[in-house]
Amino acid sequence: MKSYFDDRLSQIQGYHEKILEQKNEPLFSIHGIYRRYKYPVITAEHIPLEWRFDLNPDCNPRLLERMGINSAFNPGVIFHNGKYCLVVRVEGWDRKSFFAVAESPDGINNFQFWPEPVLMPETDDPDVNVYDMRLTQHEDGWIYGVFCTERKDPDAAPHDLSSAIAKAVIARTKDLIIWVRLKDLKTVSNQQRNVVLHPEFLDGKYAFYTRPQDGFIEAGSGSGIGWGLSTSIENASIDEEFIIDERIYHTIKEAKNGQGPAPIKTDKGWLHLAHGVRGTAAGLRYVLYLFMTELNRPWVQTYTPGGYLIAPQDEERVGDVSNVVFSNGWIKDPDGRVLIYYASSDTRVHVAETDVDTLVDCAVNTPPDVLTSAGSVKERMKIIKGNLR
Ligand code: M1P
Repeated sequence: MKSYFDDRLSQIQGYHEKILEQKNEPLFSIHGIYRRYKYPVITAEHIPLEWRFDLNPDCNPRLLERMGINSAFNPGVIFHNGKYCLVVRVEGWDRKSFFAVAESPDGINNFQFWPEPVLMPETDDPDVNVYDMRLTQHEDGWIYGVFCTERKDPDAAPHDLSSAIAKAVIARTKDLIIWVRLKDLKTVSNQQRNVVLHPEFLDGKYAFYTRPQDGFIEAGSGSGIGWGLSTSIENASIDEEFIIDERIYHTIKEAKNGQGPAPIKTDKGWLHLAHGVRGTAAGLRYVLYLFMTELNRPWVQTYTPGGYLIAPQDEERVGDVSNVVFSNGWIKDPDGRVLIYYASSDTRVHVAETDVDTLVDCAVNTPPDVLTSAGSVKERMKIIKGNLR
C-alpha cells in the first residue's frame, strides 16, 4: 500500500511537471511592435522541488514545504551555448533573493532551472540581499554579471530598520556556474542601482550605465541614467559620472528611470531598453521604454520615442509590488528575433517577442514626447491629416 508520503510526492511531482511542460501561446497584438505570450515563462512554481522540500520521509513524513519560494523575477539574460539562459532573481519566503539559472531550448517554452542555484562569492562586507543582475558578454571575453547588493545603512538610527545602502557588484564568469567576484563599483554617488556594463571598450576603458541616487528608494537630485568610465574592471571606479537620460516632469520617467539590459548594437546605433517610473494616487507605476544612442558615442542620444513600449496589463498589474513591469534582460538571437524578458509586479517573468528592425523603426519613427497636451494633439494631427489626405 502506498504511504501518505508517496501519494503526496507523486501529487506534487505531477503538479510541478505540468507547470514545466506547459506550452506557451502567442497573443495577437494590435500595435504590431511585439507580441506577448499567454503564460509567464517563469514563476515561483517553476523552482525545483528539491530546493523547497526535504524529500526524506524520515525527516519530513508530511512532506511539508520547508523553504518556499515567493517569486521569481527580474532575470539577467544571455544566449549561451545555443540555449536561452536566464539568471533569475529568486526570492524565498524569507525575503532573501538569490540567483539561479534557468534555460530553454527556444526562449519561450520549457524553462528549467539548473540543478543548483548560483553560489555567488561574498566579500568582507557581506551582502544582506542581492538582486537584478545584468549580463554583458564583453569584448574582453568574459561574461559579466553586474547586480545590486543591499546592506543595512550603518548610519541609520537604532530604531530605523529600513534604511539601506545599495551598491553595484561586479562578478564575471565563463560558464554561468563559477563566478569570480570583483570589487564593488566605486562611484561618487553613495547609492547605485540599475548599473549595466556596456559590451565594448570606450577609449580602452570599461563603460557603465549607472543610476546614481540620493537615498535607497528616492532617486533624488542626481537621478537619471548615468554614464561613466573605469580604467580597471578588477577595481572599478568611476570618477566622473554624468546623466545621459534624465527624468522629466510629466512623463513616464518623472520619478525615476534606469537602464534595462545592456544595449543591442544595430546599424542605426545602440538600441536601449529602460524603465521609467511615475507616481500615481495608487503608488508608483513602472513601464518600459526605448531610446537610441550613437554607435561611437553611446552616451549621446539620437532617438527618444515618446511614451512607453510595455506597460503592465491585465494580471501583470497585480503582484508583490503591483503596477510594475521591469526588464533587465533581452536577447537578440541568431534568427534575428529579440526576446524581451520582463517581470510583472516583482512576481513572475514574461516574454515579449519582436525583432531589431521593428524596434528600430519604433525608436526612429515614434515622435518624441513634446511635453504638453497641445503639442501632443498637434503630433497626432499630423498622422490624422496624412490619413485623411
Ligand atoms: O519594485 C520595482 C523595482 O524597484 C527597483 O527599481 P528602481 O531602483 O528603479 O526603483 C528595484 O528594486 C527592482 O528590483 C524592482 O523591480
